[in-house]
Amino acid sequence: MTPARWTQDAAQALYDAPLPELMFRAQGVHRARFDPCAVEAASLVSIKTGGCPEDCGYCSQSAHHKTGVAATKLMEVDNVLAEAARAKAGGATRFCMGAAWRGPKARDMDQVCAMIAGVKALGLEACVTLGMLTPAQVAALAGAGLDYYNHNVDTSPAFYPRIATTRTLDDRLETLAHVRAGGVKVCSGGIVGMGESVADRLAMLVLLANLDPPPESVPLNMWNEIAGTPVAAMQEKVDPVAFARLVAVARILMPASVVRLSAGRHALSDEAQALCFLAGANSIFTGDMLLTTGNPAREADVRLMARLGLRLEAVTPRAAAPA
Ligand code: SAM
Ligand code: DTB
Ligand code: SF4
Repeated sequence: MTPARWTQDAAQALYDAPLPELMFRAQGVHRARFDPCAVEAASLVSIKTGGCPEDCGYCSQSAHHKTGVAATKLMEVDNVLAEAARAKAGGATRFCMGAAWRGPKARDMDQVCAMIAGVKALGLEACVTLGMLTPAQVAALAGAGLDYYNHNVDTSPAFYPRIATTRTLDDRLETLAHVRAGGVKVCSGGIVGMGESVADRLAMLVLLANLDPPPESVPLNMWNEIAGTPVAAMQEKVDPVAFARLVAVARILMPASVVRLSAGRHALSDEAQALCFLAGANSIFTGDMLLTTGNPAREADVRLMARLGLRLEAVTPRAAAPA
């Protein structure tokens, strides 16, 4: 039986199990709710890059760090929709638009809502990540047809103050509560490889799993190295097997959530990614770019899916079997 609330000890015990035991358990949970051969494809575009007032120590787009990323204005709606059409032609079923803001300004809202409506009209699921939101902003985005809002908890409560000081994890959780209350599906996950401990990684998963309900979508990012950021001095290479273990724990703690292998896939071999899919990951970003950093080429992903016998298609959890 799945406990109603997960504890750090329970997550640690899962993580520490012999790999065959952990994988067997994760696969059972995965198969109960999802087709294990289906992987969701989402594509990203940065609709407003750089110059961000927040000081997130991992990010290329913070105005606090010298990373060489130039600040841009908010993209025109037509240009965003051209990118969305390209993503759809490349097989994506979800289109995620990211802006380097602390939160959207009133003057930005109509333009972002037009982007969401246009993406929906193309037959894609729409996701945006714009920073902190008020309930009224959630209502406006929901009215435009938004399916998902991405807002990551990023790391554990204990490690969070080491990676950002201009906002707190509680600020992040407050926005997530507004998104949930406004009827928009929640996409929230975090980053590994910033120098945090395994206990921090597990605490992040426990925090996500104990949200009620847990996020529908959980992106797990391996930190994409950005020269000039504070995290560059703190980073630690992530062992791919340790990452696969984390994916398996995420799958067990959040059986009905889509778990996305997000940033950092180009640092993983085909074999390491295969281990993550076996552990219950069932979503990837497709397309050459994430926001400011690269992603495996579409052809490489098509080859990988063929090699593993996986299909890129939309995924939805089945209802849980009666207890
Ligand atoms: N400004 C908004 C916010 O912070 O919510 C949206 C954009 S922000 C770039 C989205 C997420 O990307 C962050 O929360 C973080 O988890 C992830 N991210 C940012 N830089 C990254 C990096 N270098 N490597 C891996 N993930 C990263
Ligand atoms: C998420 O968790 N990962 C994506 C998406 N949400 C917006 C962003 C990854 C960014 C990687 C670094 C970059 O390209 O700047
Ligand atoms: Fe700004 Fe988001 Fe980057 Fe933080 S993660 S600096 S809020 S763009």
